[in-house]
Amino acid sequence: MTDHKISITRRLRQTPFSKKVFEAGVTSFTVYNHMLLPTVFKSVEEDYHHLKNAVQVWDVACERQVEITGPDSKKLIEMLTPRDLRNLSVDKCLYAPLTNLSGGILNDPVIVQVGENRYWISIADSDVLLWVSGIATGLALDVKISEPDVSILAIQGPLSNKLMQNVFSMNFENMKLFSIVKVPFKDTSFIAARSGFSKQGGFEIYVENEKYAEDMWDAFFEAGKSLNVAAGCPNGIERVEAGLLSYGNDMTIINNPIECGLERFCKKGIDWSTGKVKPFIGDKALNEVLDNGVMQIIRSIEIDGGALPYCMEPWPINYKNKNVGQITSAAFSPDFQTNVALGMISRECWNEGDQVYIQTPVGTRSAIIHEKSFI
Ligand code: THG
Repeated sequence: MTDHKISITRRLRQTPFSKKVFEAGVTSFTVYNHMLLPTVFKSVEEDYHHLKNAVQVWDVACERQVEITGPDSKKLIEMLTPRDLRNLSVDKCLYAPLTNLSGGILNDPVIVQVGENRYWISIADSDVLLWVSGIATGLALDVKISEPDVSILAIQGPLSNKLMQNVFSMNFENMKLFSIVKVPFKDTSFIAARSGFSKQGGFEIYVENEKYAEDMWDAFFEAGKSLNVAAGCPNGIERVEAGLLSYGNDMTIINNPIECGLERFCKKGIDWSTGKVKPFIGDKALNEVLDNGVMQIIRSIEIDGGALPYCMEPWPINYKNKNVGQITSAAFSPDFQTNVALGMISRECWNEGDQVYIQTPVGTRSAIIHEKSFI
């Protein structure tokens, strides 16, 4: 069932780095924003150990940018997210969920301010360009919305500082999480942020203009030989250990940010009616959720026993013979020697140490709820 091939056509877009990714020996892909996203090079386990010990170069061009420019761009951006954007500036980016009128999550992008009236929404896997264009059209806002020729190359792993320094001859040691610098490359420069979809430390370079993509890839491999650099990708084990959520897997449009544990990225305790903080789409619904509290939340979960298969469909979670939630991602962790997982779990058993049962495809397993991520 998982061994079939997938046909690559124009609709399933390659990235400006794809040629390099094939040459580097990629063995599996997934589809993300209608584009190829590598998922395995050597094996998920080998990739995992390498990510935690060295440094990897990731083709995450599928994290497409939705560019908003024009006089009303700030106004539009502020309507899209519960996140307080008063701190957003040209030297910072922010993780900011997007919500609909009922407070459901439409996407959980990183928002980058590129200039005075220019923003990039670095999206997870859903068609944000359509949503944003619809709002702008309906409100006749003075903005331009497009998908620019920008492709992210991520540098992730404990040796990422060194590798970045080798390539750009700059010191990155003191750069804060989600801060931005310009890095020079050939006859141009790019935005580089300290960010990325791993907890091993790293950077993301927003490579503008695909003509630079392959040279940029090569520059990292040239400069990284002594650092044991390798091609990699978001790792299915490490990201579950880290509690990094995958939109479409761990949360969907039916979930609000509070129950996804993203409350810290939502403005709260603020009276919207004072006008001090701009209203956003879904504010009334989310205020209600905050007032009433949530009935379920996403937790890290440790599942007993040997390695489980991939979680291709949610696995039911039971407590006292009643269904109380579902597992949405799971992987066997070599470092923790147990199955690590993420799942939505109802309040009656969402506390640290609560014991539940998971109906996996290979039988029922005992599991323990954790309030913090594994790493
Ligand atoms: N980088 C960029 N764009 C992206 C992703 C990325 N777009 C798609 C997808 N990934 C968006 N989702 C996330 C999810 C989590 C984080 C970033 C993007 C993340 N979270 C940290 C955490 O939860 O610990 C830190 C959040 C914070 O403290 O602000 O990094 O990876 N460009």
